[in-house]
Amino acid sequence: MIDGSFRLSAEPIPVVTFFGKVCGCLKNGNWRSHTDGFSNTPFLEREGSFANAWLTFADIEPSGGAMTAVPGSHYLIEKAAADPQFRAEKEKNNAYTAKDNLDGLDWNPEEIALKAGGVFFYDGQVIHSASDNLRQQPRLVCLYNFTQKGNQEKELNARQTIHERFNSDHLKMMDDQMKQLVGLV
Ligand SMILES: O=C(O)CCC(=O)C(=O)O
Ligand SMILES: [Fe+2]
Repeated sequence: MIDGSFRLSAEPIPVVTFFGKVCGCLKNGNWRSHTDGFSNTPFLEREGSFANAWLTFADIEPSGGAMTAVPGSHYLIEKAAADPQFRAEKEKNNAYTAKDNLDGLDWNPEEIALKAGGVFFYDGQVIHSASDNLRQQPRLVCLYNFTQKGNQEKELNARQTIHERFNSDHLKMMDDQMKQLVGLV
């Protein structure tokens, strides 16, 4: 996913989804999804320079609130986003459903049920969303963003903004390995 060395780009985000409604469920056909925004760089050019990873802390069973995604949809989103009207519409209402879908997209959302310790990588441009958690067991995941390390100049510049991307108390207590992972040394 990332060519060569990499670093953690921001504070990891823990997510807990308790029993109940989240974004609809596949079985009822009312699952509502979104994308995390549009990139101005084509996907194939970005590939190899970043990775979004979800780490699972407890088993996620089917209908247990799992992340659900439409495989391959990021390519279609990229094409569609070249149309200013589409962009404007989605910037107002960033939603995709079985009914309100993209022409030419094979609507085949897949629930990503994983065992504890499982990792799921995805591109934010893919159509995705969590789903209703119909089980008592909370869904526990943590999101990590990694980025490819650049040349010395890029890395020095990144260090200037590290306090905007990481909690200052965390930065103070990091061991050497962690400092290296976030690009502090
Ligand atoms: O909770 C999830 O698995 C999805 C969250 C998400 O897609 C987001 O925060 O953009
Ligand atoms: Fe998202």
